[in-house]
Amino acid sequence: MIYKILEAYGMERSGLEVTPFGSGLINHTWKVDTTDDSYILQRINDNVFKTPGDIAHNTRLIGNYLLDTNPEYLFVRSLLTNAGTDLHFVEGEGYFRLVPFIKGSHTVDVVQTPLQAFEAAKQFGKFTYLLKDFPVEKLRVTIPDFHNLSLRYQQFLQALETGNPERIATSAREIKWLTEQDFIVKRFDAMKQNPAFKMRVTHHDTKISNVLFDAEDRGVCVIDLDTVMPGYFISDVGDMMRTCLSPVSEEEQDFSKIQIRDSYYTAIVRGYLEGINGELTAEEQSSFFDAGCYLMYMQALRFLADHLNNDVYYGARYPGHNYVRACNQITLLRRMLEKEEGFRKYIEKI
Ligand code: GN1
Ligand code: MG
Repeated sequence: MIYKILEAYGMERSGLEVTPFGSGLINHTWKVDTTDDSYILQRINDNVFKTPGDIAHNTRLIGNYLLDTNPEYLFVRSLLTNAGTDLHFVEGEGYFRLVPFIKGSHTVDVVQTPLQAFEAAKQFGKFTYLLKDFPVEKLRVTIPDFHNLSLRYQQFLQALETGNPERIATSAREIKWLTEQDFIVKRFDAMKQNPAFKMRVTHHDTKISNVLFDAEDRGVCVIDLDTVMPGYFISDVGDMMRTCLSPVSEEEQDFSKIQIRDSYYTAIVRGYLEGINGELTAEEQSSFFDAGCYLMYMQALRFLADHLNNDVYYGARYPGHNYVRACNQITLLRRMLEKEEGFRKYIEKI
């Protein structure tokens, strides 16, 4: 099947090496090696992205805009099929896209140093900065309400009504704690009402593995642009905090290893501020800490709701997988809330 797809791009089967690649939960990814070059092939999950053509539309618009305004910026475009399309559709299999693998670049799965976090944050900030004058309303929304915390909370409440009763019963403690933290939703709603929070072109999936680094570990550009949409900066900063502050990931089952590291917090704040180059309003700047809380809380709600809904969205590699992920994210958020005073002070200071 894969070789058939690659044929659509004019690639011959002989000499190709195809291996599964990366750790994304939603799309399937392969690395394709030829004798001269390497590529990344992805199948877009059209259960999640209902209109894959919108992703292509967005990346085309942004790619063209950046080519005009910042031609030196490395923007990883989809390659065209022999038929001239930037997506390849296979009946029964769905939508595929092929992008070049950037030579000399590498990705990082788990952040190793504050400098990497700084560099990644700077790249996400820079991406939004470079697109500050791009007409954000021209972008299509690839997943409606993707980072709408109020809606995620409603979906969580819905899962308490219609989810698996056994799982609801055994998750009682976590459900109680999460419902007690609904002040975070109220804070988020207030932010949405506040015109100081600008709609910007944001990435919405800012884990460290979505940044390309060069050999010196300097950030090169951001990748995985499926969820690039109009949004708030808190999405990008918040998901960086969610995935970089702790030395262990959302998959860790030993929750005693979950910590919030101050040096990574300051690295993310400084890196993002450098990348976005003065574009944030004062009120946006004062909500870095909230950004982390929003995204940690949202992911805890999403994992637990999915567990209650029998893992229909994320799937599960072992029984209770999404329950464990939810508990992991709850621990992360608890640790984060303990840091509130110090982290807010740090922002005031700079
Ligand atoms: C999904 O597929 P991946 O790993 O890039 C999810 C993110 C979650 C993340 C949690 C479209 O991202 O929102 O934060 O899993 N993407 C979608 O690991 O739902
Ligand atoms: Mg992704």
